[in-house]
Parts: sequence; C-alpha cells; structure tokens
Amino acid sequence: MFTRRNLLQSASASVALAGGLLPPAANAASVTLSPGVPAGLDSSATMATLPGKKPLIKLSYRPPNYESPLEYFRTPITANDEFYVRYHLADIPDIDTRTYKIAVGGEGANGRAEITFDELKEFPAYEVVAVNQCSGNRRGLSQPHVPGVQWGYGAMGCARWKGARLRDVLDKVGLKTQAIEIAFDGADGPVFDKTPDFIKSLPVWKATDESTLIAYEMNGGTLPHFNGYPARLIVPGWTGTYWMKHLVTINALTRPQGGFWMKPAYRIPLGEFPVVARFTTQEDATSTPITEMVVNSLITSHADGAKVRVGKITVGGLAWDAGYGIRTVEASTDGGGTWSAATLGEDLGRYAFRPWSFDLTTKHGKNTIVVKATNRIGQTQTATLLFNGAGYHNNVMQSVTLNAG
Ligand SMILES: Nc1nc2c(c(=O)[nH]1)N[C@H]1C(S)=C(S)[C@@H](COP(=O)(O)O)O[C@H]1N2
Ligand SMILES: [Mo]
Repeated sequence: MFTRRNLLQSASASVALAGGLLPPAANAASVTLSPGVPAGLDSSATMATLPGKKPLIKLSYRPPNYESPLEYFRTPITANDEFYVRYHLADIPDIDTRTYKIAVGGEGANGRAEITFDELKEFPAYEVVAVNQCSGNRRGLSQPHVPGVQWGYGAMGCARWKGARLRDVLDKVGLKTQAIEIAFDGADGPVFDKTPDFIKSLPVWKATDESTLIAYEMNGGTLPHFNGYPARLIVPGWTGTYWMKHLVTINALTRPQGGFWMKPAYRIPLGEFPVVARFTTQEDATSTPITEMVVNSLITSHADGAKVRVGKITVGGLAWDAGYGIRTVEASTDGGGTWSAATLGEDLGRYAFRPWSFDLTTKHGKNTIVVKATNRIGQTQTATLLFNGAGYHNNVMQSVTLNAG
C-alpha cells in the first residue's frame, strides 16, 4: 500500500538522495497529494477489470485510475474496452441520454442554450483520430519521484472520435468579443466537499478550432461509461486534462478561469518545454498551463527483457506528437551512437498514433534498442528527463533490452 505517510517518506528520501536540490514543488514540506487522489493509492500495480473494460493496470480505485498495459498498444487505434481511465473525482454518475443536457452560456456569451443529446447529434458530425494522453503519463518513472498517480507508459490511447464541432455549439449562443476562455464542467463530482470540482478552460482560439469536438462516438460505438458517456470534449493535440468527460456545462468567460485545476494544478514551468501552443490568458511570471503534447514514441512489440531469437527480428511501436506530424522515427542499437530510420506505417491523421517498425539482427545475449521520434517542425525526444514537480511531459527516449538466445 502507498499511504500518505510512506509517500511523504519516499518523497523526503528522494529529497535526501538529491541533496535537497529539488524544485520547490517536490520538497517534502510542500508534498500533498492532489485533492483528487486518495490516501489509499495502491503502488503495487495489479490488473483489475472495471465494468465494460478488459483488464487494466489499477493504480487507484476511488477515483478510478487505470492504465493500459503494453499489449493494448500493438495497433494505432486503442479499443474502447482497452482504453485507459483517469478521474480526479470519485462520484461518477450514470447518465441517461433522455434527460442529459449541456448548458451553454456564461458572461462571455450573448445568450444561453440547453442542448439535449438528440440536439447534439443534429449538428453536422465530424470525425478525428486523436491521441488522448494524460499530462502525467510516465510520471511513475520520474527521478526523483514526484507525488501524483504513478503512471507507467499506458496513460494514453488513440481513438476515432465522432461528434459536433464545439464552435458550432458555441455559435448557438454567440460569443462576445470580450470572451477569452471557454470553461467546461462534467457531471462527476467530489465525494468530499474539500475537493474542488474539476473545471477546465481553453483559450477561445483552441476551443473554436475545427478539430475540437464534443464527441458522442468512439471507434464507432458509444463512449464507455468510464471514458465520458454520453459525450466528452476532444481537444486534439492537447493533453487529456482538457478532454472533459460527461460534459454538462460550457461557459464563455471574459476573465481567466480561476479554479484549482487551472492553477496551481496542471502547470509547467514557463519556457522549460518546446511547445508552440500558448495559453496566454492563464500564464503568470513563472508558469503556464500545460497545453499541447510533446513528441514521443513507445516500443510496443516487445517488453523490456523479452526473449527473442538470434537473427532477424522486427521491433515496432507507436509515435505521436501534438499534430505537427511525425517526420521520422529512428532506432539505435549502439546506445545512441548511430541511428537508422524505422519504416513508418499507416497515417491515420496528424493527431493519431503513427505506427512504425524496424528490422534488426540480434546477437546472442543482450541487445538494447533505443528509439526516438522527430516531428515535422524538428522537435525530438529528450535523452534525459526535463524534471518538473508534477512529472509532466516525460518524453525521454525509451529503450528495451532483448535477450536473444
Ligand atoms: N469529467 C471529467 N473529465 C475528465 C477528467 C475528470 O476527472 N473528470 N480527467 C481528465 C484527465 S486529467 C484526463 S488525462 C482524461 C482521461 O481520459 P480517459 O479517462 O477517457 O482516458 O480525462 C479528462 N477529463
Ligand atoms: Mo490527466
């Protein structure tokens, strides 16, 4: 069990290991679990099955946080029942589409509207294949460790989403010129009063992008309960935190949304990461909300330590970025000394997982393969972690060691 106490102990132990040179957010004195994460967080990952899902790696039960195992990433589309689940709040209602409504308004809107599920489906429908990745994917690999859900590699998935454009829905009420952000709330709520409700906002430019959807279909089926049934926001290119599930409220704002989940939560140090998309109305002197994903890749054909034969084998996996598009995936079998291009697979769109494969000849014993992706604007993965106190944006090049024999 991972209790508050041993989390604090492990945090102070890593402070000691690092000689106290940690950024303030990771200091033992300031370590608190995010309000959505209960004290009973389970550090020993176990496979568990939520209703309607295949087994996933359970990291916490209340709220439910379950990641997908490596085997579910052998295809560029993640099946609905294999898709990861991330919640901050434990009270997740069962929604009846006959009574479900989305309320649209706010002081930055010219009017108000209530949109029923049937009305949502009457808007022109659009589809996008897009990766939904939690900002904290791979947080559990952060050295030194940081508090929060200890995700491995599987807090991500890619699906074909279908729904109405958010901008068409906003057109129903009309935006005032003073509108700067659009804020979203879902039907889930906190179990304890002290946990702030999960409210997120987007800058108007991203909210009204043609690819930002309110989706009611995922891979041709309804959304699974745990992935936002009956409708959720799809924000291609941006991390999962903005992809509001069980969407029930949309408010146009003339001032920055001031809730906990916009600040201090989900922030990165200003200027640390090479991201293009800015959320200027939320920036302060030292931090910015996390926005778009950094370029990344994952070897999914083999787990680290897998047994393979001596001779020709094919290693494969996925690459993705914020939607600039993957230009190359390269692999190295000499620890990064020399790199060879992998073959890119099917292109399902610029926001999708891009499959790749790489042929190599193994020698008897240990064979280590490192992979890195580069996108069309020249961004690539880092060799070492760009540390931040929340464990976001981990795109360290991954390596696996295969045992040939
Ligand atoms: N209503 C609601 N929507 C939410 C959240 C939440 O806690 N409640 N978590 C967000 C976060 S942080 C992530 S990473 C994604 C995860 O989407 P998934 O659970 O469908 O995989 O949902 C987002 N939308
Ligand atoms: Mo997330």
